[in-house]
Amino acid sequence: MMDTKPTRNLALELVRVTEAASLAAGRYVGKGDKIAADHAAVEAIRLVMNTIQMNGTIVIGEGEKDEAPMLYHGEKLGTGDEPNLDIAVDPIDGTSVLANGTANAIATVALAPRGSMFNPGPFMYMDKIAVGPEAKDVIDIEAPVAENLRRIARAKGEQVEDLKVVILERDRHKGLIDEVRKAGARIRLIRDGDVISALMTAVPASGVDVLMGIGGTPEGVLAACALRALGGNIVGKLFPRSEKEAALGREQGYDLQKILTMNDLVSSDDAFFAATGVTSGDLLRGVDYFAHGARTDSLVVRGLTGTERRIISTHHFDKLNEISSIHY
Ligand code: VTB
Repeated sequence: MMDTKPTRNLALELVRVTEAASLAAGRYVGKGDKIAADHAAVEAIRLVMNTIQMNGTIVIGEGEKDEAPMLYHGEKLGTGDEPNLDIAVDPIDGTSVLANGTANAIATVALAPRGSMFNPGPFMYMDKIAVGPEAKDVIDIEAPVAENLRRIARAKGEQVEDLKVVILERDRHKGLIDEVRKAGARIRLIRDGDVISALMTAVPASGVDVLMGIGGTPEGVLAACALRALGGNIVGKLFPRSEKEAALGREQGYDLQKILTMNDLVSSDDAFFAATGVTSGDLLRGVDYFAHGARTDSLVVRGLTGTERRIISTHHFDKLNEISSIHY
């Protein structure tokens, strides 16, 4: 037994960041303007993240500096003091669902020691499989879909028919959907939001067993930070959009054949993850406004200890608006 003192849990500070993003973006729910919603979340994240005592560098953000004025790859956030950290941020995962006011839009951020997060480079997409703790040792991104489902079912003591697979509803997934149906598993098609769906595979009451298909690489890194802490697993492979992107990636030293394990996506247990609901979904409630305030619902996880916390906060705008530069 080690006799070290408990250390700071940055997830408890991160949750203020995702709460602020949700409160700001929540005003845009159903308004059809995903850019304005994202922008509001970005500004709130930057403002609150800069109050955290850390020397953070964005590895997963809104893009390169020239295309993203804020939260760009390489941007420094925090007070500049130690610890030195990598930051992954998806101000809103599910901007389209937010704009339509449908389920499962979240604000999410993760932190991990400097150098431990996978840099997606030019690769916007990766093929992925995510599962919860019981099936963590059996998934193989190179095995046929039916084989993966059989192994997952066996690991969970279930039949393939009992499994529910989450897949992004995209034309590129027609073949995958056919294969899952043929294997006999059930499917939930989602419009957006594979971070929360990956996370749900590790939450027994969510009813979701597996996430499969081609989604965002940045989302894959965020999901890996959460799943590593929750004891689940995610594996994948980069999926270039074109031969040009593949060539560019190869030039930059990426191996397109390489299987990306969870450890490749985030190589440290000492990661922190926070997510706050913007629109209500299966796991998190969306922002609920009332006279002079709002309530938010968040999940925060610390990799080192595996502690998950559910944080329901009541925010008082009459007080906040006196001290904050964000008008809630
Ligand atoms: C997914 C989904 C995200 O991007 O990663 C997806 O989880 C990537 O695929 O919420 P598409 O380009 O086909 O959308 C999002 O939809 C965010 O844009």
